[in-house]
Amino acid sequence: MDREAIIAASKKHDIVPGRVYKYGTAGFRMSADLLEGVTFRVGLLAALRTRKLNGQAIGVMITASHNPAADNGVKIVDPMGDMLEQEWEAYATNLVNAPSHEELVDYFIRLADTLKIDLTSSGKVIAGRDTRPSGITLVTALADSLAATNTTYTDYKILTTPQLHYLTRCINTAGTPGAYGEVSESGYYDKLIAAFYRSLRGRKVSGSLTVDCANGVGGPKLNELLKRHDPQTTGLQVKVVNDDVLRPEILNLDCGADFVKTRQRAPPNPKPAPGDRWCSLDGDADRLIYYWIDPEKGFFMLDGDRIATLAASFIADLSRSAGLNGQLRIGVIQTAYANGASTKYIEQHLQLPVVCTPTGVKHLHHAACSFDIGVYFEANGHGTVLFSPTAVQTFKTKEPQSPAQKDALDILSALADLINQTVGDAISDMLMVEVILAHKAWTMKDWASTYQDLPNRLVRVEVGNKDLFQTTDAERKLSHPIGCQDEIDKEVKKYTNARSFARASGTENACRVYAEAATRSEADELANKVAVTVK
Ligand code: NG1
Ligand code: ZN
Repeated sequence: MDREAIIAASKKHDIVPGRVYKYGTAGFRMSADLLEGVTFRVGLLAALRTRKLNGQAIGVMITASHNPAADNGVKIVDPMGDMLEQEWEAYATNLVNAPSHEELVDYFIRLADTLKIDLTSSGKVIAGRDTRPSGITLVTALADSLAATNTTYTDYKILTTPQLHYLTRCINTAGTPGAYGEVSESGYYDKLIAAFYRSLRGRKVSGSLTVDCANGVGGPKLNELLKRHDPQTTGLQVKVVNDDVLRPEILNLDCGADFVKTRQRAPPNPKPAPGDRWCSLDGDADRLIYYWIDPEKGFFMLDGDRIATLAASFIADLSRSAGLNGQLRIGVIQTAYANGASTKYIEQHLQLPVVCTPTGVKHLHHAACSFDIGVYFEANGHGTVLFSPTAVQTFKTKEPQSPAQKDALDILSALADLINQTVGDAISDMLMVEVILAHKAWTMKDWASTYQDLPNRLVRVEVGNKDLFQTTDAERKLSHPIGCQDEIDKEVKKYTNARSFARASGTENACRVYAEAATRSEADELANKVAVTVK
């Protein structure tokens, strides 16, 4: 590898000095103006990562998801479509913070040496970006970094985040028994639509679904998918709204999954009518939130917890119907932000185990892998269902003892194709929800009445130094500052059915306080009291 070539390329894409950059839960994410040099350097890390993994393709996704339009971000996808291995996050941080071009290359070569990476071997990187215009500059920086390191590079241009994860896995499994799908964007649509038809097994979806696409990449991509879908066959009528990607400034503006979840209301425009079934995607189409306007009670949200409970109950029923009772371990993975009522419903009503992990899907994904079927969702709507190779094999090879067993096995098998196995995928999850509602013949009211959420409040607290807040027990308790947790416990004890915790955000410079209690006013009061404790 040519040291001078890397230095010359790096000079074209310098980082903005005087800042400390950190590879966090969402990779590097910040104002797009600061990201050109960061993206160049992420390219260097991807060049090392692909070579460390014997030339398998590595993905680079450029997106800032639900953040404002002026932001952007860059993150690395590992060969099977999962998030970058944790140990490498620190290498990414070190590379990006190198104080000069020379020190950057020194660190790059030293890292290759330490990790026993042969820099003369070949490497492959693929990239995708959301609809943010700033993505174009960032992709150029990435391309230059891969050219300077002689790394084969394919730019897939505009994609949803889950599509990039899908493509990465497809490339690395092509021609093997675990081949994940055709290596193309249309391969993704074809796989989903075929699996959607198979999952329904002749049942019909009832009523129409309006999809708010946050004016992001999910809009055009969902429209592509729908070109391959016949509403007559499935019964699903989709209305796509907020799919304007020609005005970048309206991305995530008063719409999208994050807006709906955090504001606990429907997008103001267009306005859902009573009885309508709606869902919202976020800016890169990896989060999904459902909602409807109950004609009597108004807006009702079905968030990630509801999607997880719906999926877990359906899949557990199917496994029983398939005669797989006790053969496959099914579990649900949540974070501390999951509503306590959902956890209780899963453990007591569905009789399934629940695992709580720290925030960030990489933790949930990892925990889900220890089950044969692992359902994981963050309350904000990011999640998926993972099927182990054993589970998939069982669906395919088990001899059905009755037509009902065959039906259940075929549906399970189809679901394993429908549900994105690499990462949470709003479009795939949406089709899954539609399949389940069709099979259960459930309306939104039926789904909404499975359990009653505990009133809850999430507060953002500006603190001097968020790093002082350290947690244990999957972020449910503060270990530092000393004494802080005792104060929180004291407050919680004063309320019925209450729970509260505080933690430093991994994506923002602030602490978050979550509280839930038996009534709205108690939840609000508790959240405010804990916020004062933390401040
Ligand atoms: P932080 O900022 O660490 O709370 C937020 C979300 C996470 C996750 C990440 C990555 C909440 C409370 N937190 O993390 O669930 O989605 O962003 O995007 O929603
Ligand atoms: Zn997202």
